[in-house]
Amino acid sequence: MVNKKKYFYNLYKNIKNKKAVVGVVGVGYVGIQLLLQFKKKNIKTIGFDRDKIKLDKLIKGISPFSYISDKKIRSLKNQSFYTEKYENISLCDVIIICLPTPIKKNTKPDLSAIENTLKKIKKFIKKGQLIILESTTYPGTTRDIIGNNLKKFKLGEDLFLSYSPERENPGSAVPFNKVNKITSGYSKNCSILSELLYKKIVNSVEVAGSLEEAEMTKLLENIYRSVNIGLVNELKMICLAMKIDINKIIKLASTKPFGFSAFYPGPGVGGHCIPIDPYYLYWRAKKFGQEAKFIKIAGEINIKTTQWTIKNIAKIISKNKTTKRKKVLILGLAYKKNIEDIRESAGIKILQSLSKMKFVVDFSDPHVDRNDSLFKKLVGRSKNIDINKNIKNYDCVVLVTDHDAFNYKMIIKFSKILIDTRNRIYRKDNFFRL
Ligand code: SAJ
Repeated sequence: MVNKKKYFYNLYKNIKNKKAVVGVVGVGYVGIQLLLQFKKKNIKTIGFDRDKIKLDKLIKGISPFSYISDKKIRSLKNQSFYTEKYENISLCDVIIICLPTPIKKNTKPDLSAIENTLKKIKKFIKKGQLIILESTTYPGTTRDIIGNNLKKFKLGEDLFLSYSPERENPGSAVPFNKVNKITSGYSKNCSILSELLYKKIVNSVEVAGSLEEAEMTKLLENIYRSVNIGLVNELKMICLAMKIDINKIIKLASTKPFGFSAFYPGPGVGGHCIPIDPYYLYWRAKKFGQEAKFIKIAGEINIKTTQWTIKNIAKIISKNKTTKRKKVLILGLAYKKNIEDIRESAGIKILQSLSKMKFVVDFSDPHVDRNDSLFKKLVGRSKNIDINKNIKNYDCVVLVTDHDAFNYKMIIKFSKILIDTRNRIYRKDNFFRL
């Protein structure tokens, strides 16, 4: 009996006395936060990532993340980072996988990052380790894609497996340790070990009854947002046709102290979670003979919202007969305010579509990484301009992402035509809210 439990007791002891080494695979916005939080508790960590440039910066104490200071990154100074030297996985007692889970062109789940990395680390996984997946994915992934690929182990006995959804929200004012963490386990002992680990870095841990419950919880959290944002975006289009201000309606509805949470219309939904997650559930539900119609339509409405926004911007500018070749300035390309992330961003889609029409389109965004090669490819010949000097040169200014850093007084004063897609500003003349 003792033999069967020796791995469990050994790992339990090491996690409890903070001797367990935590490996983080994928040092993105989720992984970096875990490294910082474990470091804060003097728990030894190892970071693995394929991005050598990013790791070199981290080792030099330079933050690759606009919302994390260099000073904070320097706290990781004697941190070990490896660019895919996966043999060092065997130095870890816990391995937390924080890899991207995008969708393919056909909107099917793309788990290639997890599958390919697992293939590389598999031979270095050893008895007595706890493996935790944090990536957002459909129910069944941890068991099927990870568990079923580690058959040489006795899961729950000599190898432990857990799923714990990431709740990292870059730029959020809520401190990491105050965000409850959901965790789970392939077996009871897996749950116990995972809960013990996360209790080192967050105040409260909720243990789900299964891996699938924990995976589904994350999808509910994010699809709830997708559906509610889709609702207000659809209502926005209806209200505009009825000459009703949707933002006033939301404000009035928000006076109800129960049964209503406010969401706000925008130019469409961006990011790595909200536009993507519904497709993970839609795809998985089909495997169980279920058609998630409502979820699918909400995602479609959010996509339609960006197309509707583009059409209306073009219409407003074309109506204005001042000059032939209209010059348009897009304010904010990140997918939401005060961060640099441009994934699935409405701003990029609007810039690209207007550029394909007869407009000259430039942008201003203080957060995006202008040297990022993907970013340069996405914006093409559009220039990132200093609005304080150049705003008057544009026939139309469109506020797409309402970063706090913008000088809104100046924007209101000097924009010829001003379009606001975020209900952030107002003026009487030559002003349109979409
Ligand atoms: N958006 C709207 N109207 C809204 C809220 C958001 O148009 O009322 C747009 C945003 O502009 C953005 C997109 O939707 O383009 C997604 O916004 P988001 O606030 O949901 O931000 P995300 O994608 O960063 O979502 C994350 C999620 N966190 C994690 O997955 C760990 C989500 O669960 C959080 O609730 C959300 O942050 C948050 O609270 O901001």
